[in-house]
Amino acid sequence: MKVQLTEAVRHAVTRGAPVVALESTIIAHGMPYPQNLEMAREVEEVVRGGGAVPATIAIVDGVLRAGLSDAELAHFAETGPSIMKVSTRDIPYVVARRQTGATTVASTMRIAALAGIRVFATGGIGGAHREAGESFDISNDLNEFAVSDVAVVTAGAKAILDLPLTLEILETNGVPVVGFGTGEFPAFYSRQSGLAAPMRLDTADEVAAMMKAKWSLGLKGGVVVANPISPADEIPASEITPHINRALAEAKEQGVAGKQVTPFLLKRITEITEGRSLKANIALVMNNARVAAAIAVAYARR
Ligand code: PSU
Ligand code: MN
Repeated sequence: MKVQLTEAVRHAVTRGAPVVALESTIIAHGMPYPQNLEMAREVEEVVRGGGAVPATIAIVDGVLRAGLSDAELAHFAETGPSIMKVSTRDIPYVVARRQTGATTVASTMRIAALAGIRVFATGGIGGAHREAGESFDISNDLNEFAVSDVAVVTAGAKAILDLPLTLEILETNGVPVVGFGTGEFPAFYSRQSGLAAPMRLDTADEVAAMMKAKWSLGLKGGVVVANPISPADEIPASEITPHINRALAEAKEQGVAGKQVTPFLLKRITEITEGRSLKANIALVMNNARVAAAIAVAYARR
């Protein structure tokens, strides 16, 4: 087996019971300690509450893992950004050197697919950064959706990105992007982006039916399930936009580049909003985990 599963995850995967993958970059790089540890524990509870087995994915001492112990979750949360952020390109490097790494959406999708897990809950997927036409900074997440057969529940994509370009690239890659209960593509902290979602489905069972249809036809790759943050938790676009723009300007000024960009922006927006964006981020992760568990349950039934 290429991926080491915990007993609970192995048992569920072998029986075709519902499993939901979770990523570890969001723990080590996406949120500060101790909120990251609380989030990591709570999201697993939400998945269990929805009737699925949680499988937090990471690389530990060179081993691809699906399912972490509580001590391991705490290790990723406490160590934070000094743990390597591992995207798909980094997997062989970290494995060969027997290192430990936190997996992004892209590498989590790849490892989930290798482990036979078809549903994954995250906060927000990566995308094309603004000015990507010049910088070519387009998240590997968008390529991975063309390759790995996993449905990813995400609160759309962050407004730190170029959302129209992100949707164009997903289209080019042949990736279905579904608004879950909405005709609009959500913008992470905000429910609205002003952009239409290319497709709309209203129930977990409809999403499961589409996953079955896609993969049984041999249509490779993932599905973006864009699930808007709840109205009670959202930060309206008019309010968050100036903060996002300030963080983007600072990143440019300081010459932040490559894989540092996304963690830098998340951290600065949390500081600028005095924790409000972090609260919204945690709330939308839980909201995504609930939907992902429902999709995993519906998929397992089919
Ligand atoms: N969105 C979040 N929190 C995160 C990330 C995205 O709300 O921590 C992480 C995910 O792991 C995603 C990665 O895959 O950022 C994208 O990084 P990049 O833009 O460098 O590809
Ligand atoms: Mn990038």
